Amino acid sequence: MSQQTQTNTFEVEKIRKDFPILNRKVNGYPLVYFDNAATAQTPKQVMDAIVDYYSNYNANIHRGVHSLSQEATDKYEQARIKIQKHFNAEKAHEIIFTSGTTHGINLVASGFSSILKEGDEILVSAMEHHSNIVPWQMLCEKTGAKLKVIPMDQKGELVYSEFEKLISSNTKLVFLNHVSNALGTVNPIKSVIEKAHSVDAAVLIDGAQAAPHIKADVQALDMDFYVVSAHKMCGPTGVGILYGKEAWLEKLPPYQGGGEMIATVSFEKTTYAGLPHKFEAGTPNICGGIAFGAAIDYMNAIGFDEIAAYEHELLEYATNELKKIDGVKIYGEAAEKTAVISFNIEGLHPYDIGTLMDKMGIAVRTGHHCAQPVMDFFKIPGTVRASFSFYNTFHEIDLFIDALKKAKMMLQ
Ligand code: C6P
Repeated sequence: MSQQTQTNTFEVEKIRKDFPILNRKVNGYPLVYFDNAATAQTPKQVMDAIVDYYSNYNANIHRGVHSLSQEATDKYEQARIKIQKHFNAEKAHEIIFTSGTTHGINLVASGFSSILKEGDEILVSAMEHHSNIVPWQMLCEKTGAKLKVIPMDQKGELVYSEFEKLISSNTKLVFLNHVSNALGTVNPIKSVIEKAHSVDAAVLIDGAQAAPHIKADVQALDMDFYVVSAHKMCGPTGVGILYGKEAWLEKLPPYQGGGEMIATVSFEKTTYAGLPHKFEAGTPNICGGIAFGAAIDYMNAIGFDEIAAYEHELLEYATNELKKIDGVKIYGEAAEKTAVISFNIEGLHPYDIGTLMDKMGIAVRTGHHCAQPVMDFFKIPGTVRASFSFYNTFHEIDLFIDALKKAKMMLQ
């Protein structure tokens, strides 16, 4: 197979040197890591930030007068400011550190249980991750609010005209992913937010799959809530952020009680700390927050426009090569997509394909991708999902296509 030559000047070989894991072998083959939508790999620069923290200033934050505690506090708060600037939040205290996207969504859902009442309506899209479905179902059970689903079409695009029909003065909340993890669809969040605001509904955008590829501007988009996980952006697991507009964060009650989130405590009455601490009970993932800041620095130094352009070339090349294989069906052919391809081969189970691909060093995800309603829509048990990052290459796509052809031959 002839290898495509990239048309832009993206320095992928230089970038790959930052990722030691990309040099390892799996089952005797060079690793081809195409499971970036599940979690991205970590560059040395982020690992260095982690080692620096534990080697030089590991301490609890916001608590001690000693130097280590102050250094750790400064670095943690600097990370918050980096993240604020990255997403263009107006205020640093609108950035709440969480353990990840799931935590951020649950925090908001839990807060709305004291605001919603019976008869209120919540809209979600048909292409959500379970994290952006289950917390709202739990919220509906508690409050008597009703969950309604915005449908998608066969291409995996949101049916906007149906959204316009569903939204009404009863709609209090709209939840939508910026990018679908199962299909790669980039959703029209700007129009959705504008429409939702016209009926005074709040909008939570799940940015888990968008943040590694698209630099979202929360003020320009007029977001109410945006949630992301660091581990999908070259940062560590167990940390993420919730962006919330100050007015909304002031309105929502605390999520968890404990240290750090209080102003005063007595057995008679406790008063809560201001933002962001009101939502950050207990000792946080201090090192994780700092490393998340380092990951944001790393990705910005490469440039999000450059990353998007390069990944788009990878997506187009892989899509075209995949379509040349007999029996391949791609799920998710939206006009605007990130570098995610979900597919099946006629007559073969995705799990069997994934298992054989692993034997040849290729990491892809198989299954329902925590998006069972998407699989139900297409009437399939699951898909094989290849998801690319800016450190992947055209050569790796060639290896992936060759391995897929071999797997197909072995299974048929
Ligand atoms: N999707 C995937 O392989 P956490 O686990 O909290 O970091 O992220 C949850 C989550 C929420 N929303 C979307 C759109 C997501 O893609 C994910 C995580 C991974 O697709 C793991 S299931």
